[in-house]
Amino acid sequence: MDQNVVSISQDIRDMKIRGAGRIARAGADAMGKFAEGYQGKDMAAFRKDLDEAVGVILGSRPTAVSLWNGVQSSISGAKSAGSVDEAKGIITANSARFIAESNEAVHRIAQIGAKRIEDGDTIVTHCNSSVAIGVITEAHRQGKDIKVYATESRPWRQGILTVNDLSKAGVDTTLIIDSAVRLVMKKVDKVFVGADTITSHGALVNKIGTSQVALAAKEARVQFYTCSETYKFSPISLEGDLVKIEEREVSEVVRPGEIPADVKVYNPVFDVTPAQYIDGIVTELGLISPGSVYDILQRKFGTEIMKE
Ligand code: RUB
Repeated sequence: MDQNVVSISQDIRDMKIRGAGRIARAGADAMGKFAEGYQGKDMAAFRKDLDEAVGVILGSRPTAVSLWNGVQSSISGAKSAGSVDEAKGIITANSARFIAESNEAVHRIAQIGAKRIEDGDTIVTHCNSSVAIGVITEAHRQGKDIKVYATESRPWRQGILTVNDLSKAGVDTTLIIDSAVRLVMKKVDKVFVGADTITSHGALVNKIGTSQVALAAKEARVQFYTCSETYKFSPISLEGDLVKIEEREVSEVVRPGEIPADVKVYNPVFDVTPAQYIDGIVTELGLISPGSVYDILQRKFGTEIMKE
């Protein structure tokens, strides 16, 4: 097995590479490196080895469809190539294109989303979304006077990354524990979070606790936005497939011996926010409603990607 594929997959599993956009780009990069390093000339063997490499990468984290889209976009058309060299060329070009377009999408979303932030706004963000942070820091860069409450995001505490990012950009930032969200919501104007996956019926799958933030926002009549590149829209959800919610190790929640052995620990790391809690999805194609996800999936992916 290609060593780049193995080590990128391990880094995703160990959360050294995390966040839906970053893991998508890492998946695409792994496919590019697999193609660059492939030595054989037999197309049948290449297809088999490619399938194995894809399986290893996709097995590293199950929830974010971005990883699947990053990998599938990178290998699109390669299996029907006339030769291994042609297939390798297709994959390296696809992979580079996906990574460039993904970075460009983050930039576009920052420009679009920043317009929804007004001078004097107080914002809540949850976990660590590079795309949501891009929107917030762009609004700050434009000179808007904003304040941000960032949740700690147990158990991995990705909120620590967020407050570091925001503070570095000069944003007035306050860290709160996850359960303080409802209390602070009274002082908040808007919520901006990222997305791991958005389904064809507009539900948002994101870091555990996102749906509680959305619930508190709805109750307080606070606008709730998710910032999502359209490759986080799930083509397989069109066929009714459920998004697999990743469960991680007990050791992330409790230390050994801290609780009685007969107590079970349940550690789901993502949850689902239904469309009716979402005021808008900021995408690189524009600000859309959750009800428009189906149309974009049809327009962007058609049925092609599902046949790969
Ligand atoms: C991260 C998380 C982020 C999305 C979007 O979860 O839920 O909100 O992945 O991130 P984890 P981005 O830390 O478990 O990967 O906007 O950077 O793509």
